[in-house]
Amino acid sequence: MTARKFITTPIFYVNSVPHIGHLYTAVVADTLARWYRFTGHAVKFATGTDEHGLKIQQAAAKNQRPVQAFCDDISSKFRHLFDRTNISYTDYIRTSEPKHHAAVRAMWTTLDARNQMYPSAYHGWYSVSDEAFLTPADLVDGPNGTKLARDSGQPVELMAEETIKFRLSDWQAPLAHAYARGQVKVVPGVRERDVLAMLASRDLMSDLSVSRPTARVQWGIQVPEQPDQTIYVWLDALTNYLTVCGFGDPERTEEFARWWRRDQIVHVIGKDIVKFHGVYWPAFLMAAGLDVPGELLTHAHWTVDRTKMSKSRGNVVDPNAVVDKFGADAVRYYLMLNGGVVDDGDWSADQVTKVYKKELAGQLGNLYSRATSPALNPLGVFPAAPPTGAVCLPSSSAAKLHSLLHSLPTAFATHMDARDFSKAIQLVVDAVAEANRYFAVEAPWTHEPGTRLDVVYNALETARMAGLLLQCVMPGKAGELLDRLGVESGQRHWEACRFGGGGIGSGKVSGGEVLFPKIK
Ligand code: ME8
Repeated sequence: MTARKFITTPIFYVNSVPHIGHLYTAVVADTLARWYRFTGHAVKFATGTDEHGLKIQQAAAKNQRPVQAFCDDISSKFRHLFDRTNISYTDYIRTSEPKHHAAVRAMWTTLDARNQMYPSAYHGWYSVSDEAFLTPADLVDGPNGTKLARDSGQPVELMAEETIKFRLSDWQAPLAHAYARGQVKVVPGVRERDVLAMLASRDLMSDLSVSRPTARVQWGIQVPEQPDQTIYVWLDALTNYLTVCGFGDPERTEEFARWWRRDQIVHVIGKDIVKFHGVYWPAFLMAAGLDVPGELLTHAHWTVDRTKMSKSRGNVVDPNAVVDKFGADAVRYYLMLNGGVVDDGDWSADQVTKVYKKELAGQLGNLYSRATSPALNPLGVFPAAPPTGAVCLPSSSAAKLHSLLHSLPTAFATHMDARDFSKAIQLVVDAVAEANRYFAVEAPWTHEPGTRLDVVYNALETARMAGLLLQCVMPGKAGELLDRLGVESGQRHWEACRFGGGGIGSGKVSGGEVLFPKIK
């Protein structure tokens, strides 16, 4: 039976256009999705947009646009960005779609039938920007006697309204148990400790309002048989993960059972929404009698000059502009190498330029050009592996490179499993740098053309393995590299990623064009 993985990104709010942080999340999730495909898994990969709630309703009004048209516009901008950066999603979900409405209503009805909700007034704080109900402990003092949400710094308002509450407090102990048994894992461990602290907070674990009066929030999904209440946007949004698997659709029950399984689910999210995914979401799921997600991969944020990106500071990095300049692959590579799961990454266009010149053009591009140079490889073939000791005894630099390449795939996989993407990529960079050093030491150009095919072979083999492993990070350039090395599409999988697996003697390689041209 084929192993499966279900990978998701958060669904992004359509109140404004995407920035580099949104692209980062999508690239992390896409790298994982491609990695799992590479290693033989069937993958479902969902992304999309979160379109309901007061935040969106107000943003559309501010822009003087009908809400649906406003959502259509911004949602298509996210989709366009993800398409041009090769995000290989299988599902693009929008919460304004009828199938999602049906899934949310089914979720509500399930929770209701299981006696998980009751009518109750809410008196307290709300942050429209975070779409979150907040306790006094979540607030800090703002200017002129106002209050702000501690985590996001966003304004809050005091509310008193009739709502329907979810029995969150009942799930405190079962949730703590699920974490203790490792049924839900938050990566990295520091953020799991944050979740455990949240679970221990009586305030945070008190019953949660899961509806808002329709009189206040019209743009949303109404509570079944109670149209004066609108379903809380986070319950609505989180349910998107079920919608894409077929929840609530009587014709897709088998599909749902196939995909919605604890050990298959990886939710990739930013550190800002850990409470919603680590506390509320598994509580809703347990209450509905459904599997909890096995892994929450929570990453840190991108800053600019070590400051938070914000419209008011005018320092928001436009992902389309950087993709125009550097190309999608270089941007993906930079994000994955320098972005952090644990620590924030600091965006710098100068750094992207440096990484492009030094690592991509200077190392990988250089190795490719050398190995395919007509002067050294006049027939333009991927030569067969030289029988050890027959033509040329391997030098100590060849032995060092061979040992690196033998251990590379397993070491790479270990870092990918630990979600340490930067370390995984660094291993490939190191192997390529070693191959370039080896090439310089052996100086094949000082020999008759075509006589040091062993050096050509080792260089091509390094480039082939680098290309195979980097497919998940920069699918465009890695694919181009493999095309030029004559690696057939059926040979671009994990089993083929072994040192000595390349070169069947007749495979044609093509040199000539540089792989990473100068940035304009
Ligand atoms: O929270 N660096 O949507 P959102 C890295 N709709 N990633 C960042 C980032 C930064 N500076 N800023 C944002 C929502 N992100 C809800 C989610 S899911 C059921 C509903 C990324 O548009 C990061 O992944 O505010 C963060 O969690 C997400 O964008 C928030 O996107």
